[in-house]
Amino acid sequence: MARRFTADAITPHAAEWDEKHIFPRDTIRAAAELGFGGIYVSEEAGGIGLGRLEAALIMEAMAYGCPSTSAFISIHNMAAWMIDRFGSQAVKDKYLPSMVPMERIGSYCLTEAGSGSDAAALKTRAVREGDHYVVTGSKQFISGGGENEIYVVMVRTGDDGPKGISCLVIEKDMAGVSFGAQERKLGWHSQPTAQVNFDGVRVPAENLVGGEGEGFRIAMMGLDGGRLNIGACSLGGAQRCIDEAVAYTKDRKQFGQSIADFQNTQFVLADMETELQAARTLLYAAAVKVTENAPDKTRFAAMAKRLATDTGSSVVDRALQLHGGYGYLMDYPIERFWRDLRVHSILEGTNQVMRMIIARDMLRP
Ligand code: FAD
Ligand code: 2MC
Repeated sequence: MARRFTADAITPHAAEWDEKHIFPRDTIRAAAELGFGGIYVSEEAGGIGLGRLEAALIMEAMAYGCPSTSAFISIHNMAAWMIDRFGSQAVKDKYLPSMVPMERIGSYCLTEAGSGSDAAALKTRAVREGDHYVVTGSKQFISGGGENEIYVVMVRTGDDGPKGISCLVIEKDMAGVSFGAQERKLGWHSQPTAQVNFDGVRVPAENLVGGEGEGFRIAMMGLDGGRLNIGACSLGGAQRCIDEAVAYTKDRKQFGQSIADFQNTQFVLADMETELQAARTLLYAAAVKVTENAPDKTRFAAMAKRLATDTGSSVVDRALQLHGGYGYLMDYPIERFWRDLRVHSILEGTNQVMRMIIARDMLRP
């Protein structure tokens, strides 16, 4: 179903969304009609209650048309899942009925200007005043920033470090919420990215997700799934570029023969296929571990994200090379995938941070 939806509603438009920086809200809503706004949100809360492997398959399928749009939907799913998994009944009832159909879209707000990789150093502060929290601070690089209606925000309610962090749902229209200018990016043009500012925003205390001090753990558990999905977006994008490269090299002639007949071309294609399948296999295995809440799920999610995103970019780069000069032109889709996939090695935890997570777990006493 996801593949059919992609072929009909995403692939034909993705180049235009990229070129004109169009945020395809209607297409995103149409994806939600298929259940993709709450893929691993429980059925009781209106989601479709699938596992992480199924989520990865859906993200991979949609990324075949547009990695940027697929990743955007993934981030919304991560935010919705955090509310469903850790929120009180009141907060779930307040937000999920409109989030699952993506009438209101969710952003995930962890990063700040001074705390990217070192996420637990965040400074946005929430001070309890009666039955409200008063929130002041600023979040950087927020996907959906300025467009989305719901912001799942990690804030400091206690001391320095991870244990002083809590998770609050903040609405776009609350007084004191404002946005920076849209960032001008190398890729991910079909979705907005902006700074989100909070200036004394009064947030009802019932909007707390989980208990005070639990926000960092909740944020990291959200990312276990988010990282799988970002990896899956790289797999889907890279698969598209392999398919494009196979078709192009069969068609393009030089020295009186198809360039696919050169052994170099064949060996490059063979390596692209082998490496992508290896990354895919690890990612699917990691997804099953996250679904099953296996003790080594975080390490596997980190390994899968690292491998799928680096391999995806390397595959797309080789597909571009096989297209020669035409690969560099916007007339062919490869350069868009090259740009879109590049950021997957940076966001949702850089691939250096992924290595930190993996090695820490390996070396744990
Ligand atoms: P830094 O942390 O400053 O890192 C700079 C370099 O130093 C990197 O290469 C990094 O790997 C390396 N480095 C840092 N620490 C170490 C270490 N201990 N060991 C080795 N190397 C290290 N964030 C959100 O919260 N929500 C979003 O929706 C969101 N969307 C984004 C969308 C886009 C398009 C982009 C570009 C970013 C987005 N981010 C979002 C932020 C993203 O998660 C961060 O950019 C990322 O985590 C890295 O943080 P940083 O940019 O501050 O880099
Ligand atoms: N699941 C559950 N708990 C976790 C966890 C996970 N995946 N990861 C960490 N924790 C717990 C951990 O167990 C610890 O609790 P306790 O002391 O009770 O054991 C607590 O959280 C603190 O963890 P650490 O001691 O590992 O914290 P530290 O500050 O050393 O490092 C690090 C954490 C580097 C892994 C984290 O800061 C990180 O992932 N940084 C990258 C930031 C990032 O991924 N940003 C993405 C933003 S979103 C985005 O880009 C989008 C596009 C949406």
